[in-house]
Order: sequence, then structure tokens, then C-alpha cells
Amino acid sequence: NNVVISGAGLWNPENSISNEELVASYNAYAALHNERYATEINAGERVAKPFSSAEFIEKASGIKSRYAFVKEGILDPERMRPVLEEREDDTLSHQAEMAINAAKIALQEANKTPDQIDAVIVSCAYTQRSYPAIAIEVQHALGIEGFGFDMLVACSAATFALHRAYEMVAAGTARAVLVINPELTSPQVNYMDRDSHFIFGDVATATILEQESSCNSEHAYRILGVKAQTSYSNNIRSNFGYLSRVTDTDPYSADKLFHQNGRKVFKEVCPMAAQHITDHVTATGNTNNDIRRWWLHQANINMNTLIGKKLLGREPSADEAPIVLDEYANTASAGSLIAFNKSHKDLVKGDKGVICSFGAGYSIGSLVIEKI
Ligand code: CO8
Repeated sequence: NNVVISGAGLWNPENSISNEELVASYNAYAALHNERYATEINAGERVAKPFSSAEFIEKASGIKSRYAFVKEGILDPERMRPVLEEREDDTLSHQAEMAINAAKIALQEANKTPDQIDAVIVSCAYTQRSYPAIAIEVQHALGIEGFGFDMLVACSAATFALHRAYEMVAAGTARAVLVINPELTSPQVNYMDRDSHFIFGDVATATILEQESSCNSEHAYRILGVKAQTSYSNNIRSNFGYLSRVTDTDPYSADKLFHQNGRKVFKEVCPMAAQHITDHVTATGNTNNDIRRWWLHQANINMNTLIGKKLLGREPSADEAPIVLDEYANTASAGSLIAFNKSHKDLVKGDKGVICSFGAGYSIGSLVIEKI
């Protein structure tokens, strides 16, 4: 039984933050910091905070702005993190709200009603709590029967969840699965760190997978193959977790937030991703030149250009490998699916494409698909 992607949804918050706004707030924070600790800095006991620049950010990453679920607090040099109110237990949680916004669009695109969905997977880089699962909250709110569960695989959370949904539909354990990626990254961004303060944005994506025989969507894609790979690396890491309470460590310390060795990640992940994709495309009986569109992970424009060159022997055009980094920044696992959401409807029957994530773990996940 063939499995298809029959609907996709993209929801972004109303608030966005430009590089210029972000840099102004970071630089104000750095100046305050350097003034406050001038004596120690001058004595060589503390390092001065370097200044950031909007030009550097755009050139090094391709990012011009990012969305923020809550903007308040992020740009305050005395706070440097969003202000999120804690919601009552009987109120929809932040991430469930984001997830539902994207899920409703995906359901509509797939021409599906909640009673036709058998499972919900919420998969992202962080969930705001361990239990009850955000997926079960979403399932309840949308009136879906069956079951739901959460998954965490950082940058590859979305693709790995699509793989699980594919297996469930192929095995017949679910008629249709709703996969949602509410990437609420801003609470984990270290806005006080010049090297990473610009990288991430908030967004939610959702995707419906179902049997081809039940599909009545205008834009559907048969899944020709799925492939996953992981290889342990500490080059992208966050030590935030439920043990923080008992290890008596500072929950605000830099190691409890996203941090990375960006240069090493770049050097190690690009060749891995290009090889993985080429192997996967070949295993489906195609060559890279048969691929009409590449919906690649969106972490850094230079990474995508390099991987594109390795795949095609030349730089892919924006039509072949769309970039959404300028507007969205890195959204953890959602990037390749934002690209898919924004540019798939022009494909024609028989066109093939690749959705691929690469990042923390390291983890790489891909799907080769064909428009039906
Ligand atoms: N403004 C001005 N100058 C800067 C800034 C800044 N903001 N930042 C760095 N510089 C300076 C550096 O200090 C350095 O100066 P010098 O040459 O004097 O030492 C110079 O600019 C060059 O710095 P880099 O070598 O660091 O610059 P790069 O060109 O390598 O670019 C990048 C840095 C953009 C980080 C790049 O290395 C990169 O993108 N690498 C890939 C990283 C990547 O893809 N990471 C994936 C992370 S996402 C992920 O895995 C998901 C995790 C889960 C989600 C987390 C959600 C919070």
C-alpha cells in the first residue's frame, strides 16, 4: 500500500525581529555588561562582550529576520529572554496552541476531518513538559480518536516523525497520521551570546500522511523511500533538562542553552548530508539530476549552497532548492518543511523531490517523494 503526503500546514507567529533590532539590543546588553564589569575586565579577570553586527549575520547565515512566539523581553538588555506567562492546567498550552494552528491548515489541505486521523505525533527540538504529551493535548483539542505521542530529535525531529508516520500507515496501524512540529526555540536561545543570538526563530509546521487509496487531496506526494542516520557529536548541545533541579546547577548558565561549535558542524555535517542524500536518491532508482526540488534543512545559507554543489556539481537555483532562512532563520526541525509548504504546488505529476534535515545529534533524515 503506497503512502502519501496529502497535506501540509505552516503557521508563524505575528511578531518578527529584524537583524537590526536584535543587534541593537545585544549591543546595548554588551555595553552594559562591559561597563558593569569594567574593573574585572581591565584586570583580565573577565572577558569583555564583543559587539555583534547585522552585516555579519546576513553574510554568515543568510538570516535577515526571525519570528518570535512572544517578542516581549527578548530585546530588553536587562532580560534577554522572552516573557512567557505560565498558563493554567486547564488552558491550552503554548506549544499545543502553535501545533493546532498549523494542524488545522494541514487538515484542510489534505481534505481530511479529525475523525479520519488515527494518530498524532508532536515532534520538535523541545517540548515544554514531559507529560501529558503535547500530542495527546492536541489530539484531545482537535477531537481525534486513536493515540498520540511526543518525539524529540532536535533538527531531525520533523523528518524522523514523518518516517514513523510512514511506517504506521504502511503497516496499516493508522489510516492517516498527523505530524506536527511546534518549534518554540526562543526560550532556549542565548540572546547574550554574540555567536548564536541570531540563529533561531519560532514556527509550527504540520503534515498529513495517509494511504494513497484514501487520498483526495489536490497536491499529494507518494513516498518513494525514507532514510535516517545518526552519529554522536557534542558540537551542538544543550544541557538543559529535568536533572537541573537536583544537580543544583545554574539554570541560566550558557551550557543549559543552545550552544555549538559552528565551524566544526559546518565541516562535518555538509559531506555527511550530501553523501546520505545521494545514497538515498540512488537507492530509489534515481540520480540527483532526476530531482526537481530540494527542500533542505535551513540552518545556514552557505551550508545549503555547499551541499547543493556536492549534489549537482553546480549551485542549485532558488527554484530547485528554495531558501527560507532570510524570513524564518533556523527553526530547528521545521526548516525543510517550511520550504516544502512554501514551494510545492507548482510541481507536476511525476516530479520528484527530496525533504532532508541535518543537524544536532548529529542526525540526518530524508524522504524521497513523487507528485501524483
Ligand atoms: N557579529 C559579528 N561578528 C561575529 C558574530 C556576530 N554576531 N559572530 C561571530 N563573529 C565573528 C567571530 O568572532 C569570528 O571572528 P574572528 O575571525 O576574529 O575569530 C568571525 O566573526 C567568524 O566567526 P565564525 O568562524 O564563527 O563564523 P562562520 O562564518 O563560521 O559562521 C556560523 C558562524 C553561522 C555559526 C556557521 O559556522 C554555521 O552556520 N555553521 C553551521 C552551524 C549549524 O548548522 N548548526 C546547526 C545548529 S541548529 C541545530 O542543530 C538545531 C538544534 C536544536 C534547536 C535549538 C533551538 C534553540
